[in-house]
Amino acid sequence: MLIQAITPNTTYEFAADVRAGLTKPGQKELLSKYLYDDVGSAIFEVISHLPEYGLTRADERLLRRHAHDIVDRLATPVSVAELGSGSGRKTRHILEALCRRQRTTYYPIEISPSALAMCERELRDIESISILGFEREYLDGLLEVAAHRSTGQHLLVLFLGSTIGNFDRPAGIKFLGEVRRILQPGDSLLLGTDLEKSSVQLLAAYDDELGVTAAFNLNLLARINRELGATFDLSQFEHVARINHETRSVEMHLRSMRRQTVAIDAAELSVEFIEGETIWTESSHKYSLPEVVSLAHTAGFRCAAQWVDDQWPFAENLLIAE
Ligand code: AVJ
Repeated sequence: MLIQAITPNTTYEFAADVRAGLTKPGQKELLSKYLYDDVGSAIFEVISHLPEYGLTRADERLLRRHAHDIVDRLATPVSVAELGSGSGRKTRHILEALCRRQRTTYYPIEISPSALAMCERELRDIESISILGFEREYLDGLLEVAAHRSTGQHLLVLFLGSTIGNFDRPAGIKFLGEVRRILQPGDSLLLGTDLEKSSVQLLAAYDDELGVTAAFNLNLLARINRELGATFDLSQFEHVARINHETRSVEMHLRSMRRQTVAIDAAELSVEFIEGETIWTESSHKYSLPEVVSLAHTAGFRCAAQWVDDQWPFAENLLIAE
């Protein structure tokens, strides 16, 4: 695979974001995108196999079962761009269905070079495929893909795994609107959304028995220690998952188990924590089917079809740019 690389996330940017998040008055926070370094991505891969966390398996099941139906609804010829390629495992179903009909170019867009490499290893054996990876932030990468397209060539954008859930609702709509502006009428967006479910099920999914999600969350502090020379003592923070009923999301936090001070060398920062204070690290918003239809509409898409898994409430939504 060809990879077009720039270095999108310098240590400097990471340090600036950490500084901004940990000096916020009130709730301290860290951006969830930083959970996914090589270690974090590997831990997330384990999460996706946990019995309590059905999201990724539901996503893959839907794509496997409905790939032909999905592909049948697309305007062709079509190229495929994926925002956050992950391992590429679930994308295979869509690409195989498409490649049976036409030669297909697949553009994974991903800030993690190791995830890009993994996805190309996973998918390069598909017949009639060309893979061109972009090591970029989502919208930057999509802009470049759109610039590469030839006239008459449509685009299918994949935004799977309910990554959209990491945005709050207004930011999610704004993001979809930005994707829409890069697309042309008739292009499509396949959007995976986790659906609302019971608090019991959600808390189990985000605070599993084995402690894998706790490790995933705590790795963010370990990463700040590694990359920014900080002094977080991981044994003095604990993983917390909470339901926010108002925003219909699950939040992950890291709670300081005592009063403590942490130095972060590269951010030229010393941060104080009181006992019980938390750092908010991620939100995972849950949706209803009609809500996705209206959200799509607000962003300039028509929702052409929705497929729902029969084991774990999760939907694949095919949105067509109007
Ligand atoms: C990869 C963003 C979909 O929100 O469920 C899993 C990340 N965090 N367990 C999600 C995650 C904790 C996941 N997404």
